[in-house]
Amino acid sequence: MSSNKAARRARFDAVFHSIRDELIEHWRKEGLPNEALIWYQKNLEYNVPGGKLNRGMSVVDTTEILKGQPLTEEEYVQAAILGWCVELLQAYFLVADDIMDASITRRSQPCWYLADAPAVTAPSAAPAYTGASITSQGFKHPAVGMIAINDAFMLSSAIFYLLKSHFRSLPCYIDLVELFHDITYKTEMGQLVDLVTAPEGVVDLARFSLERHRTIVIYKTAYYSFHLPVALAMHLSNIPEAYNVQVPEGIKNIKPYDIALSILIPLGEYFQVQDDFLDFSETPEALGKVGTDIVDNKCSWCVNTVMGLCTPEQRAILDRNYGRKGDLEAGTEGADTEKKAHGQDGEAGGLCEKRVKELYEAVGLRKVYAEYEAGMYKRLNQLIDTIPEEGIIVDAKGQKVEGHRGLKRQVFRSFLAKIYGRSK
Ligand code: GPP
Ligand code: MG
Ligand code: MG
Ligand code: MG
Repeated sequence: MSSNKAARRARFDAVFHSIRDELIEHWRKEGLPNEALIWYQKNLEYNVPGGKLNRGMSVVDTTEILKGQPLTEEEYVQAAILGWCVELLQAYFLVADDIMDASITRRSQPCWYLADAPAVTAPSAAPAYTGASITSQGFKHPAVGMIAINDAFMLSSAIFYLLKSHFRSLPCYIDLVELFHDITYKTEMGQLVDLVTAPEGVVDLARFSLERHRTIVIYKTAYYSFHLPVALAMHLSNIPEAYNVQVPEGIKNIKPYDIALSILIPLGEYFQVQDDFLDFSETPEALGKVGTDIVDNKCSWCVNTVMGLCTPEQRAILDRNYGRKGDLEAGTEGADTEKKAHGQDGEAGGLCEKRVKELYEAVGLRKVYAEYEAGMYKRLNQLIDTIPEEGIIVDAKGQKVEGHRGLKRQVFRSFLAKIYGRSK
């Protein structure tokens, strides 16, 4: 990490520490028991700050780009708090998603529901834990277990607490609140489509298509990862819903939020295709998580693309091996379900996954992905180039309007630069 990047991150991290303390302090003042405060603090520390922070820091970067000069300390802190609200939303989604996907690791540590339960009392006084006991994953006991569901809710509720405590007096307050509500709802719908497209125990690749994949990724990823940070920064910067710009052809009325959306959705789609490809291509060490898409029967870009490229024989291999769990779980699903889920000659667990990965290699998926990535980079740059250039906001008579901020191409260029060619 360059020293500049490290300094930006350290400044952003400092704001996390202050909001964590604010959240805990609120409950301490309400007289809540220490065990709950310790637990909530661990939940925040374990799940919120450990990622790449691209989404959160984008709120700051975008606010700065829109202003065109360094932010004041107050402006910085406001943008950074909104950034951490995006990270809280992401933490809420990931804690829940890992339970639903039966994932094991996240950000190079056990998923929260599998993590050691926080020590909420002194060891000598600790009562016997009666909650979850995770025996099959090799982690220490006791684990957080299904308290993680409530922990996820609390990560989400913290967003609205912080919005109220820091933004209630601003004109954009209701826009910020509505954005978080609308985008959460969209993401939950995306998660639902993701899950019902690949119901547990029913492997049916005929349900999949690149069209279905597109719907899933736009809703489950693009809105919250790309549209949300930029729209938050735009509202915080008081960008109006519509304004006029001077273009060579004359005066054009533009709707900046619609334009932003029209670029950020394909950008988010590209980002999730990368996530799907890396799930297959990268090692757990490089990625910080174990890819589960193949065993989880996910409607991933990889399987959809390979389905379009493979021969009937290869398709049969895919049908037999895709979506097979690591353990046969005999006796838990019943013989019929098990037979249906695991096929006649499908090989259980790691071998099935290995077969699928070999097939991906055989059809040249890596090359197809490289072509997709290059094509997408070109298409996104072309889209960005269509934004009327910044800074020339005019009234209906073409007179320059001072003190108004408009959209800038650099917002999108900076996003694209952050993700293009990523390997984690
Ligand atoms: C992650 O997709 C999905 C989300 C972050 C949305 C979750 C939404 C909820 C309402 C819980 P993924 O499963 O492909 O991600 P990963 O590979 O990181 O597990
Ligand atoms: Mg998922
Ligand atoms: Mg997942
Ligand atoms: Mg994934």
